[in-house]
This record gives sequence, C-alpha cells and structure tokens, in this order.
Amino acid sequence: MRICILGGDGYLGWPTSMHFAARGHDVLTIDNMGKRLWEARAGVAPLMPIKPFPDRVADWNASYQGKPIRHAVIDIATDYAGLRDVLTDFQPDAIVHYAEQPSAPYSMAGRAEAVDTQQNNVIGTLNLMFVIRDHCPGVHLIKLGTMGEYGTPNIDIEEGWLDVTHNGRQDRVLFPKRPGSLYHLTKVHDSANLEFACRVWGFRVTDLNQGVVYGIETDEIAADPANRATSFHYDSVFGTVLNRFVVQAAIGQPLTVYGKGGQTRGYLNIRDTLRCVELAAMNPADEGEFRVFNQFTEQFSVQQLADRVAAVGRSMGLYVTTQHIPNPRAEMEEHYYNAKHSALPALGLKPNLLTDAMLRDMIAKVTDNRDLVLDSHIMPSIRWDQRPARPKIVRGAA
Ligand code: USQ
Repeated sequence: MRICILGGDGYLGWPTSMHFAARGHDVLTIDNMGKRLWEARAGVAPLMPIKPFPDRVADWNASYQGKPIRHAVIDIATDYAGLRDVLTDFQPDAIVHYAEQPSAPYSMAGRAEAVDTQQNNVIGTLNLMFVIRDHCPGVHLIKLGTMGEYGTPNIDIEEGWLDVTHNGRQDRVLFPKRPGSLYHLTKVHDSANLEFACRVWGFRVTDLNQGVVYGIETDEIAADPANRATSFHYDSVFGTVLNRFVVQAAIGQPLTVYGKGGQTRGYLNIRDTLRCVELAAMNPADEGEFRVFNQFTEQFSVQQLADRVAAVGRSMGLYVTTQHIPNPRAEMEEHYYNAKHSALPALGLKPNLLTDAMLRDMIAKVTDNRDLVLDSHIMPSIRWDQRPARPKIVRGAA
C-alpha cells in the first residue's frame, strides 16, 4: 500500500511510519515540527533526546534494506497548497492522520494555547478534507480520535453510534459527546466534520477513538533504540498517566494520583496502536462510511494503575509511594465506565495486555535513563479552573 502518515515525528506517528515501512509499504511521512515547538513553549522535553526529523528518517533509510521512507515538512493547518501538491503527487491508498496537538493540559493553559490547539487540529483536518475531496478521492482516511470524546457518561459507551428510540421513532445517531478539555473537543469537531464528509462527499473514514497509550518500545525501536527512540514523555503536559507513573517509580518520587483516583479510562500498549492502525488500513471503510472503532484493550482506574506500578516497583527493590494530590482537572473522580471495544478484535487484534513483566521492563528501561529525568517536570502546573487575576482599577488615574 501507499500510506501517508501525518504527524510522523510524534510519539505514535514515528513508530507507525517505521511499522508500515518494515512491512514493505510505501511510506510518506509528514510533520510540521509543531510538537517540538509546543514542547519548547511548555518548557518540557521527551525523556530520550530525539534527533531532527530528517535525520531520524535518514538513519532508518540507511539501516533498513526495504523501501525508503519519504518525508516532507508541511504544516497541514497553514499550508494547504503544500499538502495538496505532495498528496496529489503521492496518491496514497490510505492516510493516517495523527497531526494534532495531543495534550489536554496544553490546551487548557490559556487562550493562546487553546486557540493554537483548535486552529491546528480542526483547520488541519479541514484542509485535509478538501485535498481528499478534490485531489485524492477514494483514499481511506484513518483519523486518530480519542475515547475522551465521549467523556464519562452514566451509560455504556458504544462504538461511535447509538441507536435511539424517541417518541416511538427510531434513528441511529453519533454517540453523544461530553469531552473534558478543549483538546478533546477538537477531536469531537473533527469527527463531526468527517461524518459530514462521508455523508455528503462519499468519503471513506475510520475514526479511531483511542484510549490512553503507554509504552516505550515497538519492534522497530527495540532493534536500534539509540537512533529510533520515540518521544516518550513523563512531564505533566504531554506525559500520559502510566508513562508518568513508571518514571516516578524509577526515580523514587511518589506516584501523582490526581484526586480520588477513581477516574477510569481505556488503555492500550503502543504496540497495539500500531497493530490497530494496520488492521484499519488493511480493512478499509466503504465509500460513504464513517466507521468508528474504540481503540483500547482494557480499562483501569488511575488508582488501579498506581497500585500495579507500586507493587512491581517494590518487587524490584524500589521505594514507591502514592500521593493523592488536588486534581488540577475538572473531571469525575468516581463514575460508571463501560465502553465497548469489539470491532478491532473482530478484525484480528490480539491485545498486548498490561503485565507485571511489561511494567518491570518499562521501569528498568527508564531506570537506565534516570539521569535524564528532570524532577521539576513532574508536578502539574496547569489547572482547568485557573482564571487570570482581575486587573486592578485605579480610580482617578490619568
Ligand atoms: N492523571 C493522574 N495523574 C497524573 C496524570 C494523569 O491521576 O499524573 C489522570 C488524569 O486526571 C486523567 C487520567 O489520569 O483522569 C488520564 O490522564 P492522561 O494525562 O494520561 O490522559 P488524557 O489527558 O486523557 O490524554 C491522553 C492523551 C490524549 C488522548 C487521551 C485518550 O494525551 O492525546 O486523546 O489520552 S483518552 O484519555 O481516552 O481520552
């Protein structure tokens, strides 16, 4: 297949690019370096230093015997012509779209970050929609959405769609959305725009509502971690919760459970992200079909994850404690959660469920790099309820 990966420099985009290339596909990977800019603005960095995008592609191409990965630096939100030209030339069979600002805390830091997130994510996807409509009709778009689009409703979460009976009549509607951050809202807006594109322009779209991803390694990274490492974050802005807990355990800091810790989400290993995207690509959506898969393999509360990491850490001789800190987010800390996730297993997904051995391996790998961890990046500083202090009005001032 000819596959285009948008967001190819990111935590998931880079391993996905290598995964498809290693399986003989023709890969074009595109990024705008936006993640590196957002990291700089937030004052954080991935655990392992990451080479510049062209260099990591060149390293891969030099070490791998198969088809080389092609790459381009394009900002899909601001450079419509650049995106149009490169996709018109490449004519992909599938496009995997990760090219979005991925952090809920970043989007809640203030007006500039919220606007940046919404502009980058929603306008980027809109530009892509017009390139597809006018220059790559028929391509299968695999869009990374999020389980966070649904929020935590007090009913079972279906895979994208809900059959409703109202006043004696029946219909099938998009599952109601109640996301928990301005970042998660961008994915809701994208989903609505793409469902429209399927209905009106006959697009083929798979919206992967992905849960929280954890993990450091994939097969391709394991073969050459020094040159192929992905941007693994442990900071409070871009780090996902299990990755953070693993780092905290490795450096002897208390595990930062926000609030009561009953927040329950779907989780999956980074290796399963790659496999899910591959399964979606190999089994494309039909013309006019807006298909939604809930992409996670098991659900945990934050407290359950902390308990698992603490137990494994202690078995390795580490001193691990848990600290319940005031929740910087506005979210339910105890709630019902039961999300369906049968579509991807039905296509053949064999999940890598979270095991103690996996946690031990992650903690050991982080311990090898513990000198790189900056303690000051651990505690959260962005609050959902923060408001600027009111300007002081001085009466009678000139
Ligand atoms: N949490 C803690 N302690 C921490 C960090 C997080 O208790 O130190 C809690 C959060 O309050 C939240 C849960 O852990 O209840 C998950 O937080 P997270 O930061 O791991 O994940 P989230 O902000 O939801 O976002 C991440 C990715 C995002 C993706 C989403 C999938 O950054 O790109 O869309 O996971 S989902 O959560 O299913 O919406």
